[in-house]
Amino acid sequence: MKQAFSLIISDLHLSESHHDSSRLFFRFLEEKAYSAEALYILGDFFEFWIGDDDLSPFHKNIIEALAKLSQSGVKLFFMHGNRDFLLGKKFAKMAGATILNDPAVIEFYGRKVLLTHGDQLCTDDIRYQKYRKIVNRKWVQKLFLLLPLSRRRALALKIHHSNPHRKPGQYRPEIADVTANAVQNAFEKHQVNDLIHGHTHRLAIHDYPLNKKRYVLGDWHEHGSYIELSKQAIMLHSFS
Ligand SMILES: [Mn+2]
Repeated sequence: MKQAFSLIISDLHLSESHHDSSRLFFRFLEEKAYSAEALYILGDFFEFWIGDDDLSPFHKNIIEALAKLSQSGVKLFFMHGNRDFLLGKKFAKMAGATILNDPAVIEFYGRKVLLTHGDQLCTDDIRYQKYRKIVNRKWVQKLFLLLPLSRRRALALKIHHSNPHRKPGQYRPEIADVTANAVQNAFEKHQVNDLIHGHTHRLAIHDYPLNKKRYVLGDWHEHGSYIELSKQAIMLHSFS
């Protein structure tokens, strides 16, 4: 039975080569998600996504699990991360999900909350922000998607393997943290007291003046984390 709460997860980095996180995710669906009103996935759900036509048995399995969840009446929302920004309309349709812009202000039980993947808040990482600007150009994405699947896979693996801290569940020092300035700007621009993001994997709740809070989700490997929002509270939990 659906209860009056919503769930938020991020940075599962699901990949065929690391089954821990997908096993944990399937269990999370059964034990938690089916009783929620809505599930929000704030990006980097997949370790990488090279196009909605990449339908391996592994991907199909995950899409089917999401479709089953959404068909049961749980509203499903996706935000892009820096690893799965190519998740498209076809994926959304198959999974029964709605793709959200990043950032998005969502009202949960009378409380306005700012959701973002989090990479846009890491404004000190100039090199990454430059890369982000290029890969987010629609024409760059269109060109990439025109390549045959095998070429896309080879390119993605090349980028993937050039990253020395690529294993899920590891602290990733190469991911810069958010800057105080970017966080302050986000609170002011969107007029919210609560900000929820992933990306940095630095699981924590940070307090700011005027009762503002920033909730950071962790990545998934042997353990995961999730946020449960209800009328009463925003709670950050671990899942294992
Ligand atoms: Mn990320």
